[in-house]
Amino acid sequence: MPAEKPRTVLLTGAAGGLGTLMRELLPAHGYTLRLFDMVPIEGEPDAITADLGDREALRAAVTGVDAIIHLAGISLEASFDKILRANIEGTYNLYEAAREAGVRRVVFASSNHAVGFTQRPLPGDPLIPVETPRRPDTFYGLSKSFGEDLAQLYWDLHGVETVSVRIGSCFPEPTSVRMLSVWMSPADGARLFDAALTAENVGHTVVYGSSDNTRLWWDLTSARALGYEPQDDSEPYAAKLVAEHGELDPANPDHAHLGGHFCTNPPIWPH
Ligand code: NAI
Ligand code: 15L
Repeated sequence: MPAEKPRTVLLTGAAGGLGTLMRELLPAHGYTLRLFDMVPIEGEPDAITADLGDREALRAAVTGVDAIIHLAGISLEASFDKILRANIEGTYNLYEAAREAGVRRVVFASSNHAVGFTQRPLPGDPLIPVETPRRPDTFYGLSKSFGEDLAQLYWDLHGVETVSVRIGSCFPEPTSVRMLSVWMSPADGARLFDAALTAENVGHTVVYGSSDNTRLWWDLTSARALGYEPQDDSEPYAAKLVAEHGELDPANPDHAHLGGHFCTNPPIWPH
C-alpha cells in the first residue's frame, strides 16, 4: 500500500510553521488537505479546530481520508506533563483513530532530537545512519522517540504504515551554521512528504528529513529509497552565516551533537 496516490490527506498541526508551508506547497503535488489544529486558521473556515486530546474530534477528522501527515504537537521542550498530553497521548489518540477508521498510511513528524545526543560527524566521518541508537536530548526528543516506537507497534500489530521523518530544520532559509547541515528547504519538505505518502510497502520506515546539503550529517539513503529526490542545498547560505558566526567548534558542547543547543539549553515551548 498504497497502490494509488492518496488524494485526501489529514494535515494535523496545520496552523503551525511547517503546517503553513505545507498548506502552500502540497496541493501542487496533487493533494486535497483536511486541516486540523487546536488553534483556528485564518481564512480556513473548514479547518477542524480541536485538541489531540479530543478523541471524538479525531475520529471525525480521520473519517474518509486516505492518509495522515501528523505535525501537531509541542515542537520544542516543555514540562514532561505537557509533552505527555500533547505528544505522547495525542499521538496515541491519532493512531487509534487511524486504526479504527482503517487509514493505512501516516507520515509522522519525528525530529532530529530523537537522536539529538548523537555525536555529530566531523568532516570525513561516516554519515549518521537511521539505525543509530535513539539518544533523545529532551523530553520533546523522547516523545519523538516514543512516536517512532508507537508507529512500529501500529505497523506490526495493526498494519498501519508509517514513514517517520526525523526532520532537521524546515524553515524558509537556514539561519545558523548548524542549520547548514540539517536544513530541509520547504520545497524539499513537500517532496519528501509526497514520497512518504506515495511509496509502496513502507511498513514502518524511518528517514532523515533534510535537503541534499553539502554539509549533511546524516544518511538520506532510506529517504531516497522512497523516491525522494532533494533539489536544494544550504551551501549558498554558508559564506554569510560562517562570516557572522564562525565555523562550528567541536569543543563547544552546543556544537558537539546533532541536537545542537537542545542538548545544553533547549528552547522552551511558549504556551
Ligand atoms: P509549530 O509549533 O509551529 O506547530 C505545531 C502546531 O501544532 C501548532 O499549530 C499547534 O497549535 C499545534 N498543536 C500543538 N499541540 C496541539 C494539540 N494538543 N492539539 C492540536 N494541535 C496542537 O511546529 P512546526 O515547526 O510547524 O513543526 C511541526 C511538527 O514537525 C512538530 O511535530 C515538530 O515537532 C516537528 N518538527 C519540526 C521541525 C521544524 O524544523 N519545523 C523539525 C523537527 C520536527
Ligand atoms: C525541532 O524539532 C523543532 O521543532 C524546530 O523548531 C527546530 O528547532 C528543529 O528541531 C532544529 O533542530 O533546528
